[in-house]
Amino acid sequence: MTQLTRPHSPPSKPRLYRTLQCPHAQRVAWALRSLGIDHEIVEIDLANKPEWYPEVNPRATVPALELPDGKVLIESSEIVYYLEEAYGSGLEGKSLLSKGPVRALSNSHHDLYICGQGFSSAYGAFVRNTDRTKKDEIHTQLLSALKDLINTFPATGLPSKLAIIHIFPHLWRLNVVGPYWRGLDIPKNKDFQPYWNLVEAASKDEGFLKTRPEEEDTIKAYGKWYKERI
Ligand SMILES: N[C@@H](CCC(=O)N[C@@H](CS)C(=O)NCC(=O)O)C(=O)O
Repeated sequence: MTQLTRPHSPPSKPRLYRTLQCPHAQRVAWALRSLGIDHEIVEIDLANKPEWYPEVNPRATVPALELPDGKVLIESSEIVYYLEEAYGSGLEGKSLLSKGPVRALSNSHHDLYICGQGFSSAYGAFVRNTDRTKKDEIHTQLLSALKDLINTFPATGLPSKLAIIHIFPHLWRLNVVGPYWRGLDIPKNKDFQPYWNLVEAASKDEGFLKTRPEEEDTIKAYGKWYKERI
C-alpha cells in the first residue's frame, strides 16, 4: 500500500522506498536483509506516484535509500556497494563477497556487470518484440546473451552473493514472465547448467524469498511491457 503522506525525515534507520515488482529495488531489499541491517520500507506505487516522492528522489524512480543522516542514495548497484562497504566488509559472516583472492573477485564482478549490460539490451529486444516471425531469432539472441552472462561465473561454482543480488532479480523475473508472455523456455541442458544452479541456490535464499513478489502478480504486472502473448 502506497504511503499517502511523506514519512518523517530523516528516518531513525535506513528507509527503502521501493516497488515490490521492481528488480532494481529488490537488489537493495535483498542486500539489506542479507547484511542484517535493520530498516524500514515505504512502498511506492509507480502508476500513482505520491506527490511528495520527487522531494525524496528528484528522478522519482525506485529504489531510493534514505539514511539517518538525511542523505538519499539512488541507483541500485551503487546502493548495494555502499551497504557492503558501510555494513558488510569486515563484519564476520555478513559480507556479500565470497572469501577468496580479492583481485580475482573484483574482476569477476566487473565482468558480470559488463555482461549484465549486454544482457539488458537483448532482454529489451525480447520484451518489445510482438512479431511472431522474429520470435526464434530474438530468443536465440537472448539465450546467447544469457550464456555469455553465466559463462562469467567462476569455474568452481556460483558467483559471490554480491553478484547474485545484482543479477538474479532480473533473471528470476525473466524465468517467471518469459514462458507466459513469449513462450520462452530456457534449455535444461549442460550449456545452461550454471543458470539452473543459480536458480536452485537463489530460490532457497531467505533474503530473496522475503523480498520477491508473487509469481502471478509479476506475470500480470509485466503485461504492461509485454503487451501480448506470442
Ligand atoms: N538504474 C536504476 C533503475 C531504476 C528504475 O528504472 N526503476 C524503475 C522501476 S523498476 C522506475 O522507478 N521507473 C520509474 C517509473 O516507472 O516511473 C537503478 O538501478 O536503480
